[in-house]
Amino acid sequence: MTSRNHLLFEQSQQYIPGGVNSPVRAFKSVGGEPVFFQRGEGAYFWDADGKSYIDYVGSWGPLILGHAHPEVVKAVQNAAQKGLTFGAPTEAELEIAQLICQLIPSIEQVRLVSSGTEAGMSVIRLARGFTGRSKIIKFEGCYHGHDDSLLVKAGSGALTFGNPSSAGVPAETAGHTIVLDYNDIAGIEAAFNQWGKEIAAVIVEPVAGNMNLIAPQADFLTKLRELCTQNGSVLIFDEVMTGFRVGLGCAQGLYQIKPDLTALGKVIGGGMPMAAFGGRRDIMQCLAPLGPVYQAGTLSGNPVAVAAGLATLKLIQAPGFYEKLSNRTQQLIDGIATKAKNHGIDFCAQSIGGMFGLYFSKNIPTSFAEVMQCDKSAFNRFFHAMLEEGIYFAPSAFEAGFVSSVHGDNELDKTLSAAEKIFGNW
Ligand code: KE4
Repeated sequence: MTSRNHLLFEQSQQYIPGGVNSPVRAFKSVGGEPVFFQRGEGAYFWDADGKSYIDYVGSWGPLILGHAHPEVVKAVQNAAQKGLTFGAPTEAELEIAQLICQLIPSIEQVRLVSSGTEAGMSVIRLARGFTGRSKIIKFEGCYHGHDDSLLVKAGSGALTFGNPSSAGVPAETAGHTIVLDYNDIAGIEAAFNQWGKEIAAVIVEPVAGNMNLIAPQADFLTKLRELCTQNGSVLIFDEVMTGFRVGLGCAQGLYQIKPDLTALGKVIGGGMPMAAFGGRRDIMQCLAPLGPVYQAGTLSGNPVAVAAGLATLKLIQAPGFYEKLSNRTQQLIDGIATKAKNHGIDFCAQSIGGMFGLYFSKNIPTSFAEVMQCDKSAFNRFFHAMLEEGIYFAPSAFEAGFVSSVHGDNELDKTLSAAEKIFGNW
């Protein structure tokens, strides 16, 4: 019998490009057809054919409390019954703004938007407006949403300006973006030596999660902070993924680095479309309606999304929340790595808070180039074998994975049993 997943994919491709509303969902990197999901609860979700999976993607990070957490769903229901949107300020927006500023000391003022891309594009425009400069620095393998200025890959030479990484991005736009290597301190120093006072901003994922998980090496973030301060450039931490994922203080709290601006998303929306950006008051005051940098959104601060975010941000403040989440995540990756090692498979893994990276490689990669050396086909084989066992990892060797507070011993045991079976038949 033809699976409903297959039928839905066939039909969806008629009406939606690639059958998906975001490319990474299409399974292009791992092969095969995407799974269509119909329901989620806790650490599990069920596909269109009723098969259950343990979810280690969590919608790419937002679901730190798992699917359909009762208190989050209740908050959404209560808010929705009072109206879905007003296009005018609400008390809930004040409440979540106060909470974000309280939890992240570098954020003196914050503005809510509807996606991480909006947050990323807004902080770039704001940094350019504040400094009056055009050049920005980003890092190969880091993703900050699909704004034209950020869909840029490294230029031909190490210190040339970027080239578009997507059709439709004018070369003139990409040309303002310098793309460097993550963790390459010499490269950053050279770029600032050449363009220091022309650089509006450096935008970085303080823990990279879009080229699999790459941790910042010693002094990488410190050097960025130092050079931005010296040159009057704005240091932007893109914490859309790491925000409230790696700790209650986010990555900036974990590494004790104070950025000038921060982009947030995913967890702060609790699974609903909400993101934010914020930081130094003197920079944020450049935003309309106060200042000359325009930024707007019909559904910015949407009360239903804010309700989900507030419920989530309250629950993650529970004592021991991150210690438990980090321990569970570490147990997961240590268990999988041990199973692989026992069968002589080149595999390693690392975790930071509630996010992790799995690598079919002898060593943990520390750069984009090293990630590209990992065995992608081995990952794809692992991905599909786990999928068969009812365990859903990110459908790409170049994505981080996520654990929620409701992944318990049962889920760990099931996952490690599946790993033993898969590696035993490798
Ligand atoms: P969104 O526009 O997708 O809400 O956020 C963009 C974004 C910005 N910054 C970081 C660090 C991000 O990780 C993201 C989005 N992450 C991807 C997954 N790697 C979202 C999944 C997708 O594109 O469908």
